[in-house]
Amino acid sequence: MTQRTRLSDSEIADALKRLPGWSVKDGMLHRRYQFADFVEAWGFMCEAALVVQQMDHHPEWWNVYHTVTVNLVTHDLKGISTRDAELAGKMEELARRKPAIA
Ligand code: H2B
Repeated sequence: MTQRTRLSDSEIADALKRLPGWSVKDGMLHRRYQFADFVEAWGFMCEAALVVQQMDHHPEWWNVYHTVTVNLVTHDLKGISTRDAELAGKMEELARRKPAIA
């Protein structure tokens, strides 16, 4: 697990090159996933929740039917950190394994 270090704007821009579909919104890493249906969306959140707890790093996320919206920020550092980029990467790995529609 990476040491929690707050990222500079250029480091965030660099991290986003490796995180397709992610962007910065309201000072947080932001991603909107659309899965095949609710079950796939919920499955993604269940799998991600295990990674989240193992990392002790918790997203701000919500689900509406097949859509999961995720915001990542490090509350303790009041900004985007290495841990947010790491969790985003792990979420991408999980999402890639699921039948997506967008
Ligand atoms: N999650 C996020 N997103 N940011 C944090 O600063 C944070 C967290 N801190 N999960 C962790 C828990 C901290 O409160 C515990 C004590 O390690």
